[in-house]
Amino acid sequence: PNPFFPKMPSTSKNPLSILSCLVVVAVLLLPSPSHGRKTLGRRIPTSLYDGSPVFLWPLPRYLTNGNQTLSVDPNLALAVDGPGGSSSIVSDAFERYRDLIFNPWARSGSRDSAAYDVSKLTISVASDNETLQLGVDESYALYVGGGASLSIVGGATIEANTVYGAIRGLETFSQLCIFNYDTKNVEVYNAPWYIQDEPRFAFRGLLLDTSRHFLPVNVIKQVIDSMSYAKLNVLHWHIIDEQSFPLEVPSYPDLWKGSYTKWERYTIEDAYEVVDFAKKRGINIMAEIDIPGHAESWGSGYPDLWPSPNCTEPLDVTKNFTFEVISGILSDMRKIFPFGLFHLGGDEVNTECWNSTAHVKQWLQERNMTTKDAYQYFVLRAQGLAIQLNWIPVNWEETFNTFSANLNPLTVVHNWLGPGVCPKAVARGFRCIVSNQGVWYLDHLDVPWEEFYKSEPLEGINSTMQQKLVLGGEVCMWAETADTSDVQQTIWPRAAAAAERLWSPLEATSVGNLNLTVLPRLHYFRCLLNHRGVAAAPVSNLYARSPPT
Ligand code: CP6
Repeated sequence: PNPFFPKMPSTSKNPLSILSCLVVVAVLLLPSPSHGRKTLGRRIPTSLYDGSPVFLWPLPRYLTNGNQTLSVDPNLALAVDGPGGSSSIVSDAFERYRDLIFNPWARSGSRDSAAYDVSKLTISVASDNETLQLGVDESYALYVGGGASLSIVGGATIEANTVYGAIRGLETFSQLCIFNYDTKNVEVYNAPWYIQDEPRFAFRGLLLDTSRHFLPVNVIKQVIDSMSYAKLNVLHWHIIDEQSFPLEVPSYPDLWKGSYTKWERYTIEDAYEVVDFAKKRGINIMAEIDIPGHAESWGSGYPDLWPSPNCTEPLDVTKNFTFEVISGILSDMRKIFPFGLFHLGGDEVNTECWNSTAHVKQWLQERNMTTKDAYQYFVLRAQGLAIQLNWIPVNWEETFNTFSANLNPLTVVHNWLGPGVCPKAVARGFRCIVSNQGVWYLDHLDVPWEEFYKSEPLEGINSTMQQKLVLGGEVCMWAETADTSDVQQTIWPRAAAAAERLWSPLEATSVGNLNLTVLPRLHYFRCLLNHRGVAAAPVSNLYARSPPT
């Protein structure tokens, strides 16, 4: 663990943060115009009959609601149904969400269960297949109603095809449960609720960079927890880069000599633990080795990987040893990371350094290759190793920009340099992930949440077939200037803006005035994160908007 930050501050125990969120809630209760919309026969209201916003983030695909207030039993019971209902993924998630809903607010069970409207949550899961992969069925239906005055007794029901759909439904259910400061009860307003939901994109990612600054496992877990609140589902773990190599690799045990210190590194067990923790929250881990460009730290343990002491990256393209090490790393990582996609990097390769190294230059001349040829040779050979291990390779866009004609057709192109790459990639039949640095780079502190929100992954792609090749998008938390002390407040709330863009229907997120229907909900979601112990930053600095005159 990081000695300076053994534990993230728990804002849920900070009365000041609770106070500030109370102020936020008071602002939210101001009347705002109604913006319920009917589109494609689906109702996606972003505010209710009385003008108050729907406090859900991200917005579900379809919802209807009424005007009753229901009380929720602090001893809420779980009833399960269907082949997948008995999964521990479901019961563990239920326990987590029960804690989130009632702690630290509600008194436990001081009244008889019969005095509450919602005393039972029934979760029905059709399949007992717990395989978590890209495109897993995350759909669910949620009904919250019942109570003494209604014919349906029992309170709430979640129906899903998979345990992962059930988890998403639990998150939505938890967001409907709101603590009432007067009655000291957790209540569901505007019931009965009927919600049908599923994601718009299968890949909804967040990149974490643990090479520029080490993040302890418990902090990675906190980030994973917070991702599940926004229904993000892929953690892109940029484990290694030129600055440090914090991962244990059994087949080449000196590699993690490239870590900052022996306390700032991940054992195999640590990595397994992260994968397992994420799986229980419906989140895949996409690991990355960024080769050949961002790999200087590899040479701390094996200097032969450096072309020369003056040229320490990109990795030496001429040696078989380089590819033996890559093969060893991939084989070891394959046992840990079951996700079908693996990221091979490939960005920012300074091939000039190869040209100025005598033995590399000679190797190139013997083969009549340019440095660009060597870059392609390196990437394709590494792709071959990943594909042999039954991985789909993901590469940063420079690989596509430089030699798309020869790129393996399995490749997923990961955009970052600017807009317009995914339209080109999908036109060539490649799958694509959007991470446009101008709008989805969290380390760019000057990019406001509105830019994150408005960024549309399908922009410039008109053919339905080509649109299907856009797997989704990813916000990137590069860590040159962020560490445990501020990683959560740098990620949130702006990552949530992208999360709604990636989950909710296009019609729901294509609203004209974001201040009317999106901003109040985002304030509320940020407050929810604070209540759950996530140190999310303020949505906006209200004072900055009206400078003193
Ligand atoms: N590290 C790696 C980085 C970046 C990339 N790859 C990066 C580049 C420019 C900006 C932010 C991050 N720090 N390995 C690019 C994909 Cl502005």
